[in-house]
Amino acid sequence: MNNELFNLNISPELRLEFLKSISKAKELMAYYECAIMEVETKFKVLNKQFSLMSDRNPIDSIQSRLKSPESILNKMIKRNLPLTIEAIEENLTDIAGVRVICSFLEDIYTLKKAIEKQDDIKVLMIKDYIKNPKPNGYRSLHMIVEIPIFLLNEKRPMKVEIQLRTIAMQTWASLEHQIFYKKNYPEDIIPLYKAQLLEAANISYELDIKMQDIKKETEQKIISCEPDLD
Ligand code: 0O2
Repeated sequence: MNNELFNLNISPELRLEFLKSISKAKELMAYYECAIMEVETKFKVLNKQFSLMSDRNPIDSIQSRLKSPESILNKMIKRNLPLTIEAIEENLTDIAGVRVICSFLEDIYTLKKAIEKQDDIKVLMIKDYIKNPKPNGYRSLHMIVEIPIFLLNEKRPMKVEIQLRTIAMQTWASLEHQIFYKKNYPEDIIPLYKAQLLEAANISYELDIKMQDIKKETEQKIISCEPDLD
């Protein structure tokens, strides 16, 4: 142990206050983790029910993440908010994030409706970047929801950001994230790559529409879907 660090001259009050806030922050992050589990379970249940009803899964995969402390700090500073646990909980809606990757476009809206109907979930905000894509071509449906977690002696509402998108939207966003999102490039090359990414986003949306159309058309032609029991 580094003695110089260990013997730093801080008052017992300050030391206690510091340890308390670390423990509060850990507790809050654990609650967000619980909220993620609750939301994930809701989608898994819906996926299971859909697969029983229609013999296919509307959800391809689910990815969840807790925002990193560095990212939380940057956002608080950017928004000029006080660096307190209370202010973080009050103002940030995307500390807990659940991304649901859907098979088809229509699955996104079916799942959105199903979540809206659940009486323990409060939908705080919806941003439909599919109907209104971002200028760079980003598409996804975002929902900010409040969901209760049940602790030993209390019920605690927690905010979670849900992102619903197709496999094609996920591919584009994931690659765009690696190439461009929040990165600095020389001003003169930016328009060229922006235009190329927008073109790629539109091609990928055309693929979503095409696959959706093929699905609809083929569904009408199916004679029987009986499983082969031999
Ligand atoms: P990360 O790394 O995914 O956590 P906000 O910045 O959230 O306060 P904003 O811009 O209104 O305010 O939020 P919005 O538009 O709902 O977007 C939030 C999240 O959507 C981002 O989270 C990304 O995950 C995703 N997103 C939004 N725009 C883009 C985009 O142009 N490209 C890609 N690849 N993803 C996007 P974070 O926290 O910014 O990033």
